[in-house]
Amino acid sequence: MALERTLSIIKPDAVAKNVIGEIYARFEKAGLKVVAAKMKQLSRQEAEGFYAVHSARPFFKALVDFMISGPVMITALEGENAVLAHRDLMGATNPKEAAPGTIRADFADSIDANAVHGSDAVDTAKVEIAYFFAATDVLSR
Ligand code: RTP
Ligand code: MG
Repeated sequence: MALERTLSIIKPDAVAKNVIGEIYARFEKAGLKVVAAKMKQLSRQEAEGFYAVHSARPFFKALVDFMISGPVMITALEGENAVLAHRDLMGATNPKEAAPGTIRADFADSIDANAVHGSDAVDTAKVEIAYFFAATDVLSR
C-alpha cells in the first residue's frame, strides 16, 4: 500500500445539484482525507490548460465549455492508493457504463456532465495538484 495524493474536481453539474457534501462523504468513508480545497470559477484558459492533454480530441471544446459553465470544487485528497481508490468511487467516464453505487452512476447525467474529475496516475496527480494549489496550501494531516 502506498500513501498517495490525487486531484478531485466536483464538476459544475454536481455543484449545481448541491451534492458536494454527499460526494465528500463518500471520499471520507473510503479513507480519503481532504488536504486542500477551494471553490473556483475556472476561466476558459485555466480549463484549457488543465485538460491540455485532450486538446486534439473532438470533445475538447464541449469539455472546456462544460467545465466553465459554473463553479467547481477542487480538492486534493490523500490516502492509501488514493488515485485508484478515487477513480473506483467515480466510476466509468460515461455514466451509462458506470457501476451501480459509483458517483457517476448516482449523480452524472451524460459523458460531458459527469459530476467528477479524478487524476489518472500518481504522476499526473502531482501536476494537477500543483496546477491549482501552492505547495504551502496542501496540508497533510
Ligand atoms: P476526467 O479526466 O474528467 O476525470 O474523466 P476521465 O479520466 O474518466 O475521462 P477522460 O478520458 O480523461 O476524458 C476527460 C473528460 O472528457 C469528456 N469526454 N468526452 N464524448 C466523448 O467521447 C468523451 N470522452 C471524454 C468526459 O467528460 C471526460 O470526463
Ligand atoms: Mg481523465
